[in-house]
Amino acid sequence: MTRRQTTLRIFLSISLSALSIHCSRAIQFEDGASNAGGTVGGNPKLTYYPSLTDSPEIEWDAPANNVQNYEVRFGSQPNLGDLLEWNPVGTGRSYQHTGLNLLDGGVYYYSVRAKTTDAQTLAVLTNESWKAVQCPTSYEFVPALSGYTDRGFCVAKYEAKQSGGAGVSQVSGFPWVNITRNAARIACQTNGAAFDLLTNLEWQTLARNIEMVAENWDQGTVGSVGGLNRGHSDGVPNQSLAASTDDNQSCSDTGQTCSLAIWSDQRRTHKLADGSILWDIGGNVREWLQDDNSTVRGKNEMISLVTNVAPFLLSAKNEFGPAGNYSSLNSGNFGGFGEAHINFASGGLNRGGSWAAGINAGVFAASLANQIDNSLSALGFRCVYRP
Ligand SMILES: [Ca+2]
Ligand SMILES: [Ca+2]
Repeated sequence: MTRRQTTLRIFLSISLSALSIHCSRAIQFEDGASNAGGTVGGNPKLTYYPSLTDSPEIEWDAPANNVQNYEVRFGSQPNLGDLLEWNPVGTGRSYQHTGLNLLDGGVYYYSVRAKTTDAQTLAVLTNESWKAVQCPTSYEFVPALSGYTDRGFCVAKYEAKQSGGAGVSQVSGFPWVNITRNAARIACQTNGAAFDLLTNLEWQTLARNIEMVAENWDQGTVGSVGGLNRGHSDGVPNQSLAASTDDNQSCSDTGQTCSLAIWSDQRRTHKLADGSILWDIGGNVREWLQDDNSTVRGKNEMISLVTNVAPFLLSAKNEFGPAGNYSSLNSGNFGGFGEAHINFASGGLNRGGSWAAGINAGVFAASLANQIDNSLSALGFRCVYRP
């Protein structure tokens, strides 16, 4: 659980800029007012947290003075302490409780109050909540990204493999290809309620998460010149690959040598900010997304050179590009992002590039060149589970 603690935080800040980025709320204690009501700023929004034993790490602002300690309460209803009654947590301004026994999909509430040295109890924040989520086996949690997704979701760790009529996330077997967009969607839905084909907004959410993780870059720093690893994309061997049960065999079957710690542009694994691992987001097979497209989005060019950003979700940069400006990565690996093959309006959208796409493959690679009823040997898909 440790890796979750460091990354999945609810930022409770009075900063307006933080408010717009994280959609967070402010907890403000009213200085000097005994048992005064708390102040909640912003629009309360349900946060998803991927644990049935741990609360999210919550943070709060300090009252103006004289804090003796803070207390935190957890409950299954607002203003209830049935999970944890008022519990002193010291003078720090963040807290995460472990050892809870939460229901998958359960919504839980927390409150914070301060006790001052003059024995007053200051204002309480109430009705802040989160939803406890457990991702299916071989799915990984991706937190929401403002502007793209307002809830976290679970993405398949592997490209879909065929199991009867279902597209399953598993290590063994070759990716399910030669499948139309609509058939791919049905194959995901066959896994059960809440399973579906990924959308582009979800792809952008996970791709920009990958972008911000230093270990995915060649020099171990975001933006370093060799770029992100692209996955199996050099055409050798000239076919798609099964995955490995060992995430550390990150170049499995590619002919290259790498691991989670040793970078290669052909490395097939990418790390999310919370430390979880996804396979073949870049390369191996291209992946259908759920989206229809009837509009040319721009010229075909390397993703690192795409810079137009308006309007927000009708710009190639925001629809298909990374958050950062990497236009200086204009040669060689072009940042490892892949190509925006977007001077098309054929009807479908697929991403990531395939095993022989070379530098055109990558986490952000996008193609609008295929009709949704195309069935192609290098075009597969990946499923999502929406809690
Ligand atoms: Ca290779
Ligand atoms: Ca892929």
